[in-house]
This record gives sequence, C-alpha cells and structure tokens, in this order.
Amino acid sequence: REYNVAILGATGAVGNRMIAQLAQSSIPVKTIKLLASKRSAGQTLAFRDQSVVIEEATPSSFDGIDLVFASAGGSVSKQLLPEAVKRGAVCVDNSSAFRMDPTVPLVVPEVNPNDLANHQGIIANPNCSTIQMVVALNPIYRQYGLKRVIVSTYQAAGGAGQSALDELNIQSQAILDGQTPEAHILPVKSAAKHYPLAFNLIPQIDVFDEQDYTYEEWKMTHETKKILLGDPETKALAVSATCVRVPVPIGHGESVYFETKDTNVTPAELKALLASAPGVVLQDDPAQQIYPMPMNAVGQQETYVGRIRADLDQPGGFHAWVVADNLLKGAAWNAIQIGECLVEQDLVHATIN
Ligand code: A2P
Ligand code: 11C
Repeated sequence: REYNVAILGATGAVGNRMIAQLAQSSIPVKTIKLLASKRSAGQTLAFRDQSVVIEEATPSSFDGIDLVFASAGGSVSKQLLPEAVKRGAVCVDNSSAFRMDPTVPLVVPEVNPNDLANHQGIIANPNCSTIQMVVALNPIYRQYGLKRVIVSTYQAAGGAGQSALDELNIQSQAILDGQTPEAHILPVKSAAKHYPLAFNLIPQIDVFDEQDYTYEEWKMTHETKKILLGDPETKALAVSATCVRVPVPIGHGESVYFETKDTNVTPAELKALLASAPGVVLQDDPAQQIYPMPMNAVGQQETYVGRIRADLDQPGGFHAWVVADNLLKGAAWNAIQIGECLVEQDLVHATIN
C-alpha cells in the first residue's frame, strides 16, 4: 500500500525537516501535500526530486489524505487535525495540544511503540527535551527500576522555531559589532518582557504555572510519566526539571540525575546497557575526552549519552549527560519514525468512533 501524505507547517524549522526525514524513510509515499499559512501559499519546496507548491491549510486540504505530520503550533493542530481525522486521515502531531488526552498515544518508538495500537486518529509526538531523556532512561527503568529523576536542560534556540534561530544570529552579530541587541521572541513571544539569548542564558522556556514551574518543566514531568509508566500523574516515579535556554543554535543538552531501585548497579553496567540500547549512542570515555556535544549531534537521528558516573553520596544515584538534535529526534525524526511504525503495524486507517 502507498499513502497520500500531508505535512502541516511545512515551511517551519520542524516541518522542513519532516519533509527531508520523510524522503529518506521507509514510508511508501504516493502523493505529498505541503501545507502552511496563507503567507507561504504559492511558494515551492522540494520533496525528493519533486518541486511541490505550498498550499494554505484548510479543512478540505485533508480530503483524500491518509497520513498527516503536523508541526504548525497547538492552535492550528486543535483547529485542523480533528478535520483531518473526520476525513479519514491518521495524524502525528508535534504540538502539545493533544499530549495529555487519555485517548491519544504519546509515543517514542524506542520506548512505547505498542501504545500506537489504540490510536483514534491522532498520535502525539512528545516534547523534544522529554524524547531524548526517555530514550536514555527507558533501558535503565526496565532493567533496574527508577525512583527519581532530576533534570536540568540546556536547550537550543532552534526549539523555539525558525524565528528564534534567526534572532540568535542577529543578536550575536549585533553584540560583536558593539551594538545593543534587540529581543522580540524569547523567552515567550506573547510575554510582557523579552531578553536577548546571545551571550546569555534564559531560565524560562514557555509560560509559568501556579507552582512557579515553566510549562516546559511541567511537560518533562508529565510526559515522562505518561510515556514510561502510562500515567501522567503517577507518583511511582518522581520527575522534576529545570529548563534553561542556551545560545546554541541546534541540539539540546541535559544533565540527568536519576536514582535506580536496584542500588547495587554500577556505572559500568549502565554503560554496557546503554551501549546496546535502541536509538542510543554511548559516548563516554573521560580519559579520551569523549562525551556528547550538541555540535556533533546536529543532523543525527540518535540520542547521545555520556558522563555516566555514580553520585558520591547517594547509593543508586547516578548522573548522565544526554544530547540530541532537538529538531530531528526531538521532533521531525521521532514523528516520521512513528509514521514508519504505523505503516509497519498496519495502523494507517480511519477509526470508528
Ligand atoms: P508559515 O511559514 O506560512 O507561517 P516554526 O515552528 O518554525 O515557527 O514554523 C511554524 C509553521 O507553522 C510554519 O510552517 C508556518 O507557516 C505554520 N503555520 C503558522 N500558522 C499557520 C496557520 N494558521 N495555518 C497553517 N500553518 C501555519
Ligand atoms: C523548546 N521544547 O525547546 C521546546 C519546543 O511542546 O513541542 C517544543 C515545544 C513542544 O522550546
């Protein structure tokens, strides 16, 4: 079987990469439709050797479409994906709009591919910082059990979209030219205040909740629990996060502290486990200064793990450093990989509600 595929948000930082990842994937594509806002309609983008005219996304854009990959923001997904499902399409959505819906599987193919079987037309792609962390933690969780995770993130500008990437470049040049940089995008476009990211760190990603966590931090807690344990509210695993934007274009880094239930496990055993874990590349040789870095992860589909060491005081406590291309494994590649799983499991079909 071949599929009529649409990419919603095709002109964005993630959408662009969805086109490239789809082109290399095992998904048999019969036709491709590239959708964006009215602003981009009429422009062209390449899919393989084909030049495709971008169309404005409307409900009728999804007539005859089998499979949709969406990355045009939560409000566009909320408005258009139910329309696509009504027309018989299966949608993989990169926004946070549906992730906590109990009827929507939240999937990282290395971790919980079996959750796809119960989809009702929409599958959610997790947040980028959650994805790379669970790829690294899942083998440890399955083998040794996990009690607690405390993560501090070092998140690249590209996570906030093409406009944030562009602004980082402009600000960096302005500072090098001796000018005062302007800031309009970060930490949150709609917020009252904006701060330059160039030559700076911003400890705010997304808006704050009533407990003074940012929504990005909230997502890491609840998405990790839903993916690993099937319940976003479970107390069986403690997860807390501090998320920081750093002036790196692409590639999120994470300092992950975790406590295993089995307190006899050694760093050598964790390294051996991760060396053969799906989607993981172990880069851990302090003597040779081998460890993961964002610039080496750019353009790669894998999650890189290193700096594994035992906590000095807490039995069963460990530290690790986890890096991935947030726009690929954290977004476009994970979404296309979900598409490959849907095709392999013959799950690209309209649902009966
Ligand atoms: P456009 O380029 O036409 O604005 P990013 O995450 O890099 O900012 O990209 C956002 C993506 O979402 C872009 O492809 C953008 O298209 C698309 N988009 C924004 N608003 C809409 C909309 N109302 N309908 C369809 N696509 C949209
Ligand atoms: C960032 N993690 O780096 C965000 C981007 O929920 O999919 C992705 C937000 C999301 O800014």
